[in-house]
Amino acid sequence: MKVTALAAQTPEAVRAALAARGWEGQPAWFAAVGIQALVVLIEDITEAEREALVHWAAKSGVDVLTGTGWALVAGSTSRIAPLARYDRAPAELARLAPALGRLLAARAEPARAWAIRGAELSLETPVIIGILNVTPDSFSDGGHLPSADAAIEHGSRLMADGCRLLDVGGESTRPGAAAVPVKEEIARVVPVIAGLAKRGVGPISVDTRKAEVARAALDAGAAVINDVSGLRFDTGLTALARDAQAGVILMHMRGTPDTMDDLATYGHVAAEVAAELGATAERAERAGVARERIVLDPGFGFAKTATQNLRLLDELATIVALGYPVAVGLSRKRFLGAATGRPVEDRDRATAVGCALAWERGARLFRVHDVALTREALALASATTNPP
Ligand code: PMM
Repeated sequence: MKVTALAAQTPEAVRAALAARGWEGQPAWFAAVGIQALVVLIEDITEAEREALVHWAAKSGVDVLTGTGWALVAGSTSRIAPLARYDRAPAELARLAPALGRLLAARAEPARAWAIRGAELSLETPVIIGILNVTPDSFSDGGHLPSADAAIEHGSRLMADGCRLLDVGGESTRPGAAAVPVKEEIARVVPVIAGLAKRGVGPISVDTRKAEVARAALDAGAAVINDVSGLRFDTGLTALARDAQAGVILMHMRGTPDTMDDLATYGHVAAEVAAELGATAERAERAGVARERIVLDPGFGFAKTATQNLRLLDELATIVALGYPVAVGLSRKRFLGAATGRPVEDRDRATAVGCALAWERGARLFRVHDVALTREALALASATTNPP
């Protein structure tokens, strides 16, 4: 007898084992995906629902851990899947079917592309977003681009290094940064965006929380609005994004850069960030922003401690499970320094490794300063998880 424990984090291991034993490609893949582990936390349930769930789980060979108002269900995807079907699930659990159905559909069919203004970005391979901060005081690279020409030059170099979107920002969001008046922010970003667009360098995203700045940026040629406040800071931004058919990156943060450090209080950071980001995406969709234009970002370093950022990176799949493409902004952040002992100017290697870990957990977009280095890390990570 020979006993081998196969890799459990990827369906590829089971698919390969079955294929090596003569299974056809498609049945082997379905079987492999079906026995992948699924862990679902169900909250705000009634006592009757909880009892029905415990009873159903015992019959179905599914593990359940439970307390008042909540249950955690764990088992293979194919065993849990009947709960998403009205005809197979117990009548008492009908309320669960739609949410679970959405979750399973997103897992089976992750988004393959992101619709931005006038174009589409494929998510089959990593999308690197190059950072172009035209701020005198950004925490990691403030003031190193003294003129619009220097910024345009730098942006062209980042595109040549392999990024697929340039994120131009004119307001630092580091804790305690001074607020920038709208006029000043526009004066910083618009000449750079217009200059890049004129040279055909792009697509371009604008990193702003303000509708007026976003409007000027879109007029100058931007195709994406990257809002670190997740459409909370300026209510005018949602309608603008919708009407312009812009791509949006909605980031998680609590409070404002001034108050966020005091709001880093979580019982379970990944689940709470997922719930808050999910609500943000739902609000955007209800206001008319098309689902295929939305990317979510858990907001590393925004209202999170170093330990919470590390937990969030490890549990990133919880954010990915919301069903939207996920972007991460790890570049040079303080928690990378906490883990490596490196100062801000020496965190690009840690950034690249962090991006590879994030890819493996399902992120598809990566906002970084050092595009060339990150590209190399992601080339390896994506070649490993996307077998030819
Ligand atoms: N981080 C910063 C600024 N903008 N946008 C998104 N979507 N995600 C981030 O993590 C993010 C961001 C702060 O970093 P910087 O000062 O180096 O730009």
